[in-house]
Amino acid sequence: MKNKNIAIIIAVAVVLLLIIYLLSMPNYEVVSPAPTPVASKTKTVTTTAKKTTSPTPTVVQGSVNLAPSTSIKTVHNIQIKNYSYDTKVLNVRTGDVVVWRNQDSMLHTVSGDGGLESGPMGLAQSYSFTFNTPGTYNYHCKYHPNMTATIVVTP
Ligand SMILES: [Cu+2]
Repeated sequence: MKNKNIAIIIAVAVVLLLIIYLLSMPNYEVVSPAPTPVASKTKTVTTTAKKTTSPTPTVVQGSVNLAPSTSIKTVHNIQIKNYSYDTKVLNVRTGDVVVWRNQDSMLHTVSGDGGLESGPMGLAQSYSFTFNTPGTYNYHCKYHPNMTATIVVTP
């Protein structure tokens, strides 16, 4: 009987400690680390400001700013259609991203300079590449060598 009572008392004590611990958690957030929430609030405000500034926060076909503050990186889209890249010469800036999308039911590739290699792309498949080094990148389709185009990357 005594052991049982002691066990019950210990169990109640543990539960009480748990309750005290759980109750103390929100108090900690409100009272103790006052400077930290202020800092994170400032960050949240900055993020909101960025979102307000950029016209399209989600990735839509066209141009999207990936890092507005440091350098503007743009996403360029090239459609592959009727055995042809729809942009023969595309000028981009260093750090820009180019996305190719195959709209033919025929397999195509983007293969060429600077490690450009998409592998076989079926209908509606896409391939993206970030151009981090200035230069001229010629590329072609492995299956249709007369399909050629160029990306020119300026600093
Ligand atoms: Cu092809």
